[in-house]
Amino acid sequence: RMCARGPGELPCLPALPLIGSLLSLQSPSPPHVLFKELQVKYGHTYSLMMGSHNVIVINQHVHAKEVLLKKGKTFAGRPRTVTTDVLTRGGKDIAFGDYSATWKFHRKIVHGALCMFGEGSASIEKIICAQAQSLCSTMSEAAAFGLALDLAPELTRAVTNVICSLCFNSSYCRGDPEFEAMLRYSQGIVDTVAKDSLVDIFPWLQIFPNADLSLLKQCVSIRDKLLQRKYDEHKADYNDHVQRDLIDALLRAKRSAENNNTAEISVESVGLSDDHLLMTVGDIFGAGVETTTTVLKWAITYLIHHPEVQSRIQHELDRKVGDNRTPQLTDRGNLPYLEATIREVLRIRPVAPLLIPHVALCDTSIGDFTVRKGARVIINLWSLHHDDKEWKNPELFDPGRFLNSEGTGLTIPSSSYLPFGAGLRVCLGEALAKMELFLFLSWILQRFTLSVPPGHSLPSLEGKYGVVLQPAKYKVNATLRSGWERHKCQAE
Ligand code: HEM
Ligand code: PLO
Repeated sequence: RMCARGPGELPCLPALPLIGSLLSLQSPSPPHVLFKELQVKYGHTYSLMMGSHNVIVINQHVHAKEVLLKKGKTFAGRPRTVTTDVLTRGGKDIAFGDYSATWKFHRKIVHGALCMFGEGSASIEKIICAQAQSLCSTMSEAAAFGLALDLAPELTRAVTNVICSLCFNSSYCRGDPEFEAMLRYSQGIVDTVAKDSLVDIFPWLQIFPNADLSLLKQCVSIRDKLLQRKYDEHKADYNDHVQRDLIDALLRAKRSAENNNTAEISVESVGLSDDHLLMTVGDIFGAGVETTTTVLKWAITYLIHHPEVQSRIQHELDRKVGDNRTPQLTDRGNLPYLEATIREVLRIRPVAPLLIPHVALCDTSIGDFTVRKGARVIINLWSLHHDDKEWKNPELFDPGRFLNSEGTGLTIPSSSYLPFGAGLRVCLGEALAKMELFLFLSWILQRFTLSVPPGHSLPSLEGKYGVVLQPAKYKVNATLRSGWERHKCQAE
């Protein structure tokens, strides 16, 4: 049953039954699937109440693009929630921080710092390839002993070290206790933050003992100590003339704002407090690790399910790269089937199936519907990427849909595809993530064939819903491809 509504009013779910179904832990579907299913009854754009908040859910690309692009600035706000406030000291970061001069400024600094790594001896490409090398040698060792390997921690360490180089100019060895601690706290945060948990719907639940919230607080405090230590070390040997990493870039911006005290851009007004700097680094570090690792895990999961896709990529690698050298970024244009596979993984299992909620900064509209200032807008990327009016057999994993009819070039067959979002809040790490995905996967598939160990069943394709949609844990057999035995020493 729908609420009675006037012209221009969104179809609205009766509040209580929905809260009931969201709250009940027996609800069989995660939120992105439930929101997709509710379209059948309420249409592709509808509204509902979460506690006292008006929430609009969008399941179709025309309205999604209106929100993100055409009215991007109007919808550039972020809601404040109990859990994200714990993580970001009240929204002093980029991803969960509201639209403001501070937010804009921090995006600009990070963007500049990421571009700075484009060239030179410490280029992103060199950093990623060094990690790919080390990942492949760990895999070779396991292969030599015929051991099945849980690739997740190895992939995480490789990806973490890339972002560590960019943020802190440092990296971790295998088994480093600080790295192990980081794995634990980060999983704790992913499991508890920003997932429409009970406290975010009913903030008064904070006053009751709440297991999720206390786990989150504990994990955040461990993370903050780690960030603070890196920050203090950088402050101690900061030099205006060398910019080693993101922290140096932020410290430099802070210095120049401090020296410019008379100008209207004071440290406070522009948000270059220690808290703001720390939270920005925390965002880039957290986003840099959890997103890319998750996509690599999904890619490997699907490659194991589809050996025919794996061997087609390997065939492409053999023809275009060969076995005398390792893959590099300039090969990207020559490996369309690998690129298509990456695109398909990002479609079928979007990292952030509901993006991060947006907020209307003033009274506005979506299509013919009126929208009040303060309304929260959830873009259901899951619906966009599984819309059967836009995609043939959306549940089928088929990289070929991103190739032209000759199979030689890339296309995007539907405009219902936004893995990195769009507009003012578009992902800041898109370019970095694409470089990492391409290099890690090409290095792995050049030498190894991935499969489930004998006697094991295929890994589950069902994700675990959280702030990112993660695949389950499983073990992989990585076997050295024939012809690669002689390169073994090279890999080690
Ligand atoms: C935001 C996807 C990797 C940094 C986002 C959003 C999506 C996304 C969907 C939300 C857009 C919105 O709310 O409208 C992805 C995917 C990745 C990836 C699929 C990997 C394949 C990264 C990396 C970094 C990063 C490596 C860091 C270097 C950020 C930041 C935001 C963001 C800072 C917040 C932007 C803002 O609110 O202004 N990303 N991301 N992401 N991403 Fe990524
Ligand atoms: C991941 C766990 C970290 O410990 C903290 C963190 C910071 C930034 C978050 C990230 C987590 C999850 C993925 C997010 C990212 C900001 C942008 C990115 C939400 C919670 C996406 C995909 O939107």
